[in-house]
Amino acid sequence: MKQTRQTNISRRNFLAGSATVAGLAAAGSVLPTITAANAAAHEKKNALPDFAAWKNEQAVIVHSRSGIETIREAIGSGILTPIDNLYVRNNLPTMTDEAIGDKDKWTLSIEGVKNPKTFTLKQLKLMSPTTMAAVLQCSGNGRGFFAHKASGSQWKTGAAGCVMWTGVAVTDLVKMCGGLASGVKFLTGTGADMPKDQDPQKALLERSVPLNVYKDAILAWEINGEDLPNVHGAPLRLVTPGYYGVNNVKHLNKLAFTTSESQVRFMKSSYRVTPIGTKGSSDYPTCWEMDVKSWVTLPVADKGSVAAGKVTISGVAFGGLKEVSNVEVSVDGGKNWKKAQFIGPNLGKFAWRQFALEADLKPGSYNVVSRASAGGKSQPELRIENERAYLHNGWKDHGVTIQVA
Ligand SMILES: Nc1nc2c(c(=O)[nH]1)N[C@H]1C(S)=C(S)[C@@H](COP(=O)(O)O)O[C@H]1N2
Ligand SMILES: [Mo]
Repeated sequence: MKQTRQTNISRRNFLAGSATVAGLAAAGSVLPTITAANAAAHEKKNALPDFAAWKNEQAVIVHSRSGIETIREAIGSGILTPIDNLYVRNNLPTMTDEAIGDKDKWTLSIEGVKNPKTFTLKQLKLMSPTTMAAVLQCSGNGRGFFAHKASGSQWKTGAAGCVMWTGVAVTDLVKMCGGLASGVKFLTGTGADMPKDQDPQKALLERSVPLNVYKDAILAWEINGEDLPNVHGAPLRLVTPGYYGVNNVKHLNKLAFTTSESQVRFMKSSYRVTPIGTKGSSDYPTCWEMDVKSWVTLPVADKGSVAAGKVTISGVAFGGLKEVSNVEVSVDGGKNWKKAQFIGPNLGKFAWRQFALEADLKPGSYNVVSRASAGGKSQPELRIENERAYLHNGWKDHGVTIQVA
């Protein structure tokens, strides 16, 4: 039997009990740069919540039970983010094993098609599977850089990861259901995580995205080659590649092609990009397509000084719905830029690319920033101010200041 994330707690305890560099290196999946001392330098006042107890506590910052962030350098030195390090964002409590029940018997209903059907997970798993790498990023990633103290987790760079999803293509399901019903304009996913006796308008996690998203969307039961852990949406999750995290509905039990957007709070008033001081409503844009973005992951600012000479600056860049075409790096806060090299594999336009630049640095202080382009658009210098601090892709705030000695 494959090890589940529940039984992984023992592995976490092993790590905690041997928090030496040698011990961590022996564990294999832990980045050598993350030592206990390094992790202690981060604000880590909160313990991991029970449902995420198996996460690598040295790789994350626990903002709250509903927000766990990956520290900058733990996002993966390989292209994929290890799920032990992957961020967590819960609007609603993670479903328990008990609430999920027998995973094979989990049902997904499909509506807004010629022949609406209900599939069990067991039936979905008998269909031809598909695997896709995609960036998962919370709409509020970068909120911690805004000055107006927006409510929500104060994420810096780590409410994002690049992971490999495996499941079934939504287009295959639509075919099995006789095609789309006429007049549909949106793809609407519903989660099963609403606590009992609540008002669906307030507590149902339902999101609508433009119809065309269905062509790339998959329903996933595996992440990085393992069964989806409960906290990441077991046993089935909608993946809307190129679209912000919230549209990737966890614990999915209904997929509907609809003529209008869902009217629940999470669609209608939350996740709206509004001027500071203004409440969300359907008059404002929602968090849908991700914009081009990048940030430096190494070297990091709070790990002491870097030795003068050749210094490798590396990071990640992605283009939302467009393949990232170019990344430039500046070591003087954006006065002069140099083209970085892409390194590592290209896992398709929905994944991120890793980039690196070797800089020759004399002793001193350097503000290191990166700026990516995709589909003819480059990252702007500054954030666009908004009440809930969404969609930050400005390059300036995402930089690091390093000391070279
Ligand atoms: N059913 C359900 N789906 C959900 C959420 C949720 O609370 N319930 N949170 C959303 C948000 S805001 C984000 S950013 C991502 C986070 O996914 P992760 O916790 O697997 O990293 O899931 C999205 N899908
Ligand atoms: Mo999110």
